[in-house]
Amino acid sequence: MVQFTFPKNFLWGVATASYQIEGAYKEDGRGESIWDRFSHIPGKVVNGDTGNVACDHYHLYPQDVKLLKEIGVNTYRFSISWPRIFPEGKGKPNEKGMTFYKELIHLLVQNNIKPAVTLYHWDLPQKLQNIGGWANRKITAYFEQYARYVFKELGDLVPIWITHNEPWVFSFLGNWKGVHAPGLTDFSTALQVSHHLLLAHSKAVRAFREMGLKGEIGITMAMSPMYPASQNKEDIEAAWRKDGFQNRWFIDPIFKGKYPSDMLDWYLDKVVMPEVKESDLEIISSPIDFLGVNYYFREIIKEDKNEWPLNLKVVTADGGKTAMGWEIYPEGLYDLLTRLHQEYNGIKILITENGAAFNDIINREGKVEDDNRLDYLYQHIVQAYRAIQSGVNVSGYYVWSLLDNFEWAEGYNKRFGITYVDYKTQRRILKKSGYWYKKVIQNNGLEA
Ligand code: IFM
Repeated sequence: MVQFTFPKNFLWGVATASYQIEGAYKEDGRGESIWDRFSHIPGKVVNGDTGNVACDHYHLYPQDVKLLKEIGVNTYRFSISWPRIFPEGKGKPNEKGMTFYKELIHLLVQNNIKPAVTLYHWDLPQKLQNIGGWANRKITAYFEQYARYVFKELGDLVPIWITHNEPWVFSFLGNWKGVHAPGLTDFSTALQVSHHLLLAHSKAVRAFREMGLKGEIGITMAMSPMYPASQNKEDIEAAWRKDGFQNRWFIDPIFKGKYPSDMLDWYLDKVVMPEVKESDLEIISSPIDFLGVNYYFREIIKEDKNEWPLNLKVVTADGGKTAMGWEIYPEGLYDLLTRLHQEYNGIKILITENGAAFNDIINREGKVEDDNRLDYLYQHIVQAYRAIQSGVNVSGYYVWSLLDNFEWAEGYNKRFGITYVDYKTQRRILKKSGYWYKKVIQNNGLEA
């Protein structure tokens, strides 16, 4: 019996990203990306893994589209590798790179699967990093050129566009914590990067409107609701600060045309403030069609004066955890969605990622019985349903991920797929969660 029926035309999808699945890192004229450079440095990625081959999706995409068809999704989110299209980051495009995406998209369209294309999922051309990467304002113009070219070539075929994936993760894990490419460790650089990412986003949005394309365009944020560790004033303020640092810093400029004033005040005497030109915020607040939300876990926050520059720490929660050590907290998705709805004027939301890594094994019958992942997905989809019932405009849900893939600094060690990938043979095995998700899609909802 179907207990929770979703709205008609609800988008059910799965998501991936170029560097995580494509491989073929030197083929057909593709240029070097910052993740090629970073992952080839010993010690940066678990087991020394790289995306050189990954899931070999560059060659196996027809088989992967068949898999999408088998699962029954009506949409597929993937990203374009900027250095495959512009090996130098700018200048002359590489037609062979574009041909790959055209063929993939044609196949999706033939199979009635709506492509949802992310322009930037972290694989910046290394040539652009050599001139300062996202800390250099010029990159915003190069991103616009890249976006315009992609819109020109693919605009008619793609109904859903996402400018950036998770700008907070890219800015701060890559430029402050140094655990992601480009591996820098400077907070002020990360802040400047975040501003340029937002500016580049809006330049692409403006180009999209100017070119009169029919589809919709938005941006995807990684968002965790922040809860104070206690009802002490200090912890409540610290939780709000973490929210400002991670969530509001990125969505307020887009929806409210300003950076959160509490964060501007907080940073003022601690870091070098980003250079923001006069009209930047007006440009950044150009209207978008939807907000992409990636939800994995909540965070519990406590004040900690020893932690520079935010004076806070994340407290380990007691609940169950995934293989990433992330707490399983489905209610956080409901809290997040209802809050975004209230605070940001009922914006249309796509859940562009949700999923979990577990230590999957293939059993004697050759199957992967991932009940833990199935349960994780079930519980989160129920919360999405609850949010819709409360009036939140959620129009789609994408499982992360179609395939096990290169999980950044964790390499191939962490498996997020609803399809198991045997990296030695590149054989794909749909997991129990994948078969279950197929039924969810068929029923447009969940069985009791
Ligand atoms: O694998 C990543 C993805 O690239 C971005 N969002 C989170 C996923 C799991 O860590």
